[in-house]
Amino acid sequence: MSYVDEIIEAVVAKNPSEPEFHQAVKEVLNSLRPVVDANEEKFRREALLERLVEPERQIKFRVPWVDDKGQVQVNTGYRVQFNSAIGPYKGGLRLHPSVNLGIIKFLGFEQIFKNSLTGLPIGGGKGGSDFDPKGKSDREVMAFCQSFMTELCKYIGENTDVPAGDIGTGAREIGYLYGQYKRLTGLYEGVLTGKGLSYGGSLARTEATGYGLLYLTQEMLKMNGIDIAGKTAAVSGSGNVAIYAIQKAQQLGVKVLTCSDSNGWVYDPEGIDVAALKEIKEVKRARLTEYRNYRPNSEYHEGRGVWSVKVDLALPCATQNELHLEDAKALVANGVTAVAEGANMPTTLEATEYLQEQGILFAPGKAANAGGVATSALEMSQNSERLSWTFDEVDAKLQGIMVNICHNMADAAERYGFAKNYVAGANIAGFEKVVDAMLAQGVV
Ligand code: NDP
Ligand code: 2IT
Repeated sequence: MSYVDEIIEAVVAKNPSEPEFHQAVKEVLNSLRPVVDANEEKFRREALLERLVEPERQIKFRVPWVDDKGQVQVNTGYRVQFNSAIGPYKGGLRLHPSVNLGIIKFLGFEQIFKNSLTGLPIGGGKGGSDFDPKGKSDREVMAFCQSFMTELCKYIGENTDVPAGDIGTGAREIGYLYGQYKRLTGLYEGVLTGKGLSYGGSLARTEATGYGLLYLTQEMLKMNGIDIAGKTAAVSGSGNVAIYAIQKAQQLGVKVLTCSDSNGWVYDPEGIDVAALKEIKEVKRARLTEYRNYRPNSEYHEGRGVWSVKVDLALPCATQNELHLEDAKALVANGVTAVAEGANMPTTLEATEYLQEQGILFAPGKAANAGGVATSALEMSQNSERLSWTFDEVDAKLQGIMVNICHNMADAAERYGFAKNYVAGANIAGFEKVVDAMLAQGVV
């Protein structure tokens, strides 16, 4: 059996009931076959793949807090410190009822290669909790965040592990987490990113993931002789990534026809109204059913459906495994040109393979959504030098990083004979730097 197949089998056997982690490992390792085959003897002796799929550390802890009725609630907290070969662990905190160890491990594993692709010195980690911020009062969210940080603060620091936002963790949560870290440790340091601008945050971090997604998509289209201006797009989600993806798409001349939340989706034939979306989601924290109050010509549909709309570009920006094989078939039947992942692993393996077979340009999340963590690393740089850069400076750096990632993934694919297979290209390009650092640092 090949080394890659042995490791995939071992991961499944050793980590039962973690299907998302299996999926992420399979996708990455399958596309690394040519690199692994070329170095098999050395990698086996070094147990390189065994080390790569085993987190350096996994922390799981109790998070008790008191709700507004005086009732004690208990959630589970996680931080998986996956790989620190190229820098301190870096990755978001997800707050969603679906969170379990397997979800955090899949996200942490992806983060290793994504962070490497940014070209910046950040290792891979991820954390979160099965706490659901939806419907909670600000005081309840604060109580949870303070309890969560009371345990987490023992394991993080500006030079060891720097968490950030993800699903359910936005500016409000980062603020409460930061305040508690400072109170417990007495340290005013860049231990979290996505901070508010008044206490060490970076301009353009809020916009970065969505903007970066569009910068990479624009470049990928350009490399293939296609102009992004004048295209139509379907976006899923209506959170941080989706909102700023829609905004940047519109600035680039793309008409975005859809967005969604976990209850339903909106079709707006005139193009999504970003100001309305921001008010509904960022200010009111309400549901998308409200969108029709702002845009009477739009449609609201319960359930799933954004991928049934005829568009040139599909940009999944909600969550994992939200674009299935039948969705991919519908997109292709409707003449889609490109799919670029704003979320982490939103496309199932079968759907990804189908899209690639059909010649659709496909940008994987670890490349396409890397603008968020890249700008987090820029926030870390600003915190270290105790300076703040302007919006335009950060945005220009972000654009440069996304264009570089795009070319690096295309070049790596080409080098190994997979021209235009950007999934393979992104995995290989991300892997090469991490492996080099792991081998140089010996058996650790
Ligand atoms: P938010 O919490 O701001 O928004 C998440 C959006 O996705 C909401 O519209 C939410 O709907 C929807 N959603 C979440 N879970 C589900 C689900 N199980 N089924 C259907 N819809 C769902 O998160 P972000 O925008 O920050 O994150 C979106 C994706 O992007 C995630 O995969 C995240 O890991 C990834 N990402 C985020 C980065 C960042 O900087 N924030 C960076 C890189 C990747 P509802 O409100 O109804 O739950
Ligand atoms: O998935 C991701 O890259 C993020 N949620 C952002 C992580 C970060 O450290 O900014």
